[in-house]
Amino acid sequence: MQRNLLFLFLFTFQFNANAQQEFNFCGFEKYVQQNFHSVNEANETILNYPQKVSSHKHGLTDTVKIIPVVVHVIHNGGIENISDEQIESQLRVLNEDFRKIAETNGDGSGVDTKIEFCLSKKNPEGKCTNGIVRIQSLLTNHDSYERPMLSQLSSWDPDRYVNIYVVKTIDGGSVLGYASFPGGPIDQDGLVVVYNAFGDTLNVNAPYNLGRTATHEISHWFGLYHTFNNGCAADTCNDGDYVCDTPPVATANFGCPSNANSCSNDFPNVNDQVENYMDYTNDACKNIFTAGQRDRMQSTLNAIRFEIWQDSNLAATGCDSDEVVSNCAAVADFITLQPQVCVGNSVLFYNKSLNNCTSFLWSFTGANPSSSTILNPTVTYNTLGSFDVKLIATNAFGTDSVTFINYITVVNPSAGIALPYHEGFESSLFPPAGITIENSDNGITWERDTIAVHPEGIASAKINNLINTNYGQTDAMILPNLNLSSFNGTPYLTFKWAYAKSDALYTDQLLVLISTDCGVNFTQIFSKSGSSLATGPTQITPYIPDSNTIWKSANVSLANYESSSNAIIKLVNVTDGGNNLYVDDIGIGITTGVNETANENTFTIFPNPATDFINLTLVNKFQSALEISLLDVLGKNVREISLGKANSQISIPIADLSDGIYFIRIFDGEHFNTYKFIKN
Ligand SMILES: [Ca+2]
Ligand SMILES: [Ca+2]
Ligand SMILES: [Ca+2]
Ligand SMILES: [Ca+2]
Ligand SMILES: [Zn+2]
Repeated sequence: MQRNLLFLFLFTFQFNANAQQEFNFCGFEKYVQQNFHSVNEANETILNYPQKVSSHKHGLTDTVKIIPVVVHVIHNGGIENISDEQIESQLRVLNEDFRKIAETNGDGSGVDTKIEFCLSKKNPEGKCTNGIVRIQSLLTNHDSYERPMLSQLSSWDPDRYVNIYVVKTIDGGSVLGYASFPGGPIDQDGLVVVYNAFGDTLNVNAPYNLGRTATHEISHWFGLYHTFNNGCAADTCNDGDYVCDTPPVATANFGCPSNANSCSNDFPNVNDQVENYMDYTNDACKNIFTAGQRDRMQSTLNAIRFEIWQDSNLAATGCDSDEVVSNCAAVADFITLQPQVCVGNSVLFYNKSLNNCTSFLWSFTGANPSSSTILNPTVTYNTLGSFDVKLIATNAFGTDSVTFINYITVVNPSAGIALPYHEGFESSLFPPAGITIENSDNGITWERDTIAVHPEGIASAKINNLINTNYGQTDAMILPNLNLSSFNGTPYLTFKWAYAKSDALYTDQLLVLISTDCGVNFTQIFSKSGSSLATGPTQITPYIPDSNTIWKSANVSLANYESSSNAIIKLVNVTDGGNNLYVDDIGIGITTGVNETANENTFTIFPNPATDFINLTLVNKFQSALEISLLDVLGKNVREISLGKANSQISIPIADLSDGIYFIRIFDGEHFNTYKFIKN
């Protein structure tokens, strides 16, 4: 369920800081950045596989390896819902290029890689299929960070099939395709290509209209880098693209330049191989895999992607024969991304029945409506419990039915904890009681810090972005479910943070999100990154705040959510490998509103920490009656002081209070100002 929450949150929000709008052909570089460690490990494995030096001696590349493929068309009912013929044309182009078929564009001066592709004829359950899954979803226009959601919608075992996704746009239209590398995260395995660069029948996207985007992308899946990887690397075998017989290239070539020679450190100094499938040149320009690239891909198939081409898998996927499969009967299948909901909420079901079904009949136990005949129905659950969902799908060749037992769980969470809520990370326990950490990569995440100078107490929560190379990863601190309606008035979320950039280009981000529907939908209520997040100077060393005044304060109105008895609030770090981010002194409903700017410097409290008396200097520019309250950390009133309109200074005796954190809240008839002090 945690994973679903994260996916849904990613689905709802755009990380504009990372949006890249210039045309980039291939999004593989971003994948490498975000999967730095797994890419390097796989590269080592491939380089160390003995075939690299002895493939011919051992005859390892003599037999053709057949690779089963499944194509998932993620569309929204428009032109991007491409025809079966267009998909089949892409399979033909892949085979022309990888097998160097005579008299096709693939018949350049390169080699036959002895790799062949088969649009699978059996699904993972062994049922007859045309190898094409169609799903109507808004993810047809997706950003590459949402990639795991494509797998969540539809994915066949990546050890047995290459998952190819066809979509309408990637990253706002700036990318034609992207792919995973061997050994990477399973939920990103495969390749994604935009519909108008897929196959060679659509012919609307010249010069990328001949199907070579998929040839290029699937080569990354086999472990090839770009020919321009690492630029003009001096060692042509152990650097650059790690392929000895491809000449070094400084940066990507576009178009089809005739005499490009961007690196002169190669010996002999030859031109860039702009015809190589692993450059960015036009489709019509590309027609070469080198022997070194063939050996490298074969090494990947022998060392890492071993299962997919075995005879047993070819039999299981129907790729063991050339027999043309047609007339497959309907195979009913569906999924939802919201398997658990709050009572009263709606669930969207995605139909992913196979083999061009023409009619559907859904049955929803416990939901309204209880049946539907549309492709992707949305139904509402008003009753607690677990409920079955059934789908009957029909095509010209048969009818199929599938029932998922207890698929949807409808919960009625008891009311969250009453306000006020406060967390200062002072307990040595981390995460503190009630807080959940969401750390989907099991890597660097929120931790307790006692080294910095904190605005409250001796500790805070910190996340170390400086050493985090898993760019784009989110780490959330989820506060306990809160009953915002328990508060008299509008509650505010307040917290303090400290951060420094490590470089102008790094854009770590702090987001605050709130859900009032059991985590199905989250709304962003706070977002800062880059300079607006920074509180200290840019530095390449770990940022450690050395003063409590360097921290900034956030005051976020929860007015739109104040009637919720069950709000989920989470603070999310989106890492970009920048620097340490600290959060401390989180409060909700400690005050009904803070107007920092209007009243700044109007009130001062001292000393802090205090032992016997806490003093307030009141420059009461509004000349209004002031109400002053002294609250403990739980928001309980422990002193009530009323005062006249004059400017004055008062002392409040506190010797009898136990040691700890307290708040002084001043109400001037319009605004609440809250100050914190420590009694010791
Ligand atoms: Ca090379
Ligand atoms: Ca050269
Ligand atoms: Ca603290
Ligand atoms: Ca993490
Ligand atoms: Zn690429």
